[in-house]
Parts: sequence; structure tokens; C-alpha cells
Amino acid sequence: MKLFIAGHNGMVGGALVRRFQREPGVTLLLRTRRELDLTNQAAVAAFYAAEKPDGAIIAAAKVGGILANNTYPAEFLFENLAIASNTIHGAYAAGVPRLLFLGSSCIYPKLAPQPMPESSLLTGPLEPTNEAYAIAKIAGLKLCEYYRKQHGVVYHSAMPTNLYGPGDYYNLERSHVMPALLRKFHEAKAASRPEVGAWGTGSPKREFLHVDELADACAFLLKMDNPPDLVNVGTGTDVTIRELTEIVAQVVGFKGRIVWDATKPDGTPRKLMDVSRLTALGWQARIGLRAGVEATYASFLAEQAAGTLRG
Ligand code: GFB
Repeated sequence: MKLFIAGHNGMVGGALVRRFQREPGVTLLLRTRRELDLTNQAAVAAFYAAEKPDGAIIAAAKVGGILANNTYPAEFLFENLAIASNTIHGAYAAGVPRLLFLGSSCIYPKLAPQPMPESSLLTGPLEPTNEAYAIAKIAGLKLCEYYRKQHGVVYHSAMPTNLYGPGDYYNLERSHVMPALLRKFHEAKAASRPEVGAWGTGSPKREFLHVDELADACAFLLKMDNPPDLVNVGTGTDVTIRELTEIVAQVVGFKGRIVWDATKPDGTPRKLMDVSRLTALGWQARIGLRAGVEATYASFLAEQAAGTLRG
């Protein structure tokens, strides 16, 4: 199988490359952003027509944490819509039979029942801080559903919960909470600073999945003859942001105080995935949060030592 992984330099794409490199019979087709601009419809169409992959995983997206999503909604909507439409329609036009599109747990309504089943999609208003990103991801998953329904191609989607792991983005203004906390605690410890600032109130709850587990779930779904149109990928358990800060501080060895900045947004109060659909199909997450944070801190240190830390 010749498999195109769109976005292979990102955290998710990198995990997919590691996972599929050990999958017998798979040859990876990869393009950097410089080689192929996924927001350029003509370039994407020409790429698919020339390469004719047997399958594609769309892990390319403009992503960021709560503040980046809230500050740059025009870019988040436009770029992600363009990537979804070009990569999905382009695949169909070139006769690619199989495609897996990756979304996000923020596609579900702000006040969805917890845990959130796939059936809660489009049943209520979205969380305002990431509405733009969510609308682009909803458009992408619906494109897959409709191309499958109308044209018979096996295009389907997976919705991962909040992800973390090697290759994350550590810019303090734009990153997600986990890389931000790892970096803040690490730098405060190194400088013997007595306190670290964290955003919001600490009371929102989030579910965290190690990115290698998402890659494994993608491999599992790609092997199914008849995968569900939409499936949640998560651990099924969540923690408060305050609990997360305690775990990350312990792992890093920061012993000072945490000062909460309530002028920064909390975002959605809770977004725990209902993972019963994927569990019933036979896949479930195994990496516990503490072990995952320890592994990610080790990756952070290795990336920093190698000069490859992003952000
Ligand atoms: O990970 P995060 O940026 O995004 O923030 P979301 C999660 C929670 O952690 C929020 C708090 O309540 C933040 O206020 N937090 C505490 C921090 N300290 C920090 C910090 O130093 N940095 C950051 N970034 N947060 C994103 C969406 O939402 O989740 C995306 O904006 C996407 O669209 C992604 O869905 C998975 O979980 O709130």
C-alpha cells in the first residue's frame, strides 16, 4: 500500500510515520510544506494525479492552543477548510480509494453530554474559543461522509481528544496546555524561580491521549473493511487542569507555587470523549497519563539537547 500522510512533520504526522514505518507492506508518501502547499487546490490535485496513492491520512492542519485559536479565527477557518477540501476532493478526483481524516474533540457542542458520544455532533452551539477550527473540522468529516455515501469511496474520520507527545510545539503563547506547562516548569526549575503562571482557573477538565496511541488507532481503523464514518479516539478519563499542573510539576521536579491568571480563557468546561464505539470495535488506549507525561518530558529534554525543539 502506498500511503500518503499529509502533515508528516507535525506531532500527529510524526507519530503516524513512526507507526506505519513498522507496518509490513506500507510505503510512505510524504511531502514537506515547501514541496506541497496543501492550501493550493491545483498543486494538491496535480500531486494526487501524479502519485496515485492507495490511501491517505489527513493529519495536516493549522493547530494551536486556546489563545491561538481565539486570536486568529480567520486563519484557523480558512486554512483548515482549504486543507480539508483540497486533500479530500483531490483524493477522490484522482481515484484514491481510501482516506482517513483527523478532526478534534472540539467539534462537539460546548455543553454536550459528558462523555460525548459521536451522536452529539451538531446538536448545540460550539465553544466560542475554537469555533473556527471546529467548523473546518466538521466540514472535513462531512465531506468524507458525503463522498462515501454518494461515491462509494471509503473515506472516514477519527476525532482525537487533546493530544500530547514527542514533536509537540512549545511556543508559550500559541501552544496547548501540556507543552506549555512542561516548558514553564522546566525553565522555572532551572532558574530556581518560586512560582509559575498558569492560565484560567484550573477547573476545566480535559482528557489527554498520547499521540502514539492515536497513530495506533489510525492503523487499526485503516485495516477495517467497513470503518465507522466517525469515531472518537480517547482514553475515556479526564483530569482538571489543576490536577494536570500537579502531575507535570511532579514529573519535572518543580516544587514552587502555581499562580492562576483568570484573565486568560478557561475554554470549554469539559470535553470527555465517549470511547465506547472504538472500544466495541476492539481498540483501547493503554498509556496512563503519568507515564505519558514522563515519556514526553524525556522527549522534550532530548529535543532540546538536539536543537530540534519546536516553538
Ligand atoms: O490546551 P489548551 O490550550 O486548549 O488549554 P483547549 C486547555 C486548558 O488549559 C484551558 C488551560 O482551560 C487553558 O486555560 N491552561 C492553563 C493553559 N495554563 C495554560 C498554558 O500555559 N497554556 C495553555 N495553552 N493553556 C484547544 C482548542 O482547546 O484544544 C483547539 O483551542 C483544539 O481547537 C485543542 O481542539 C485540542 O483544550 O481549551
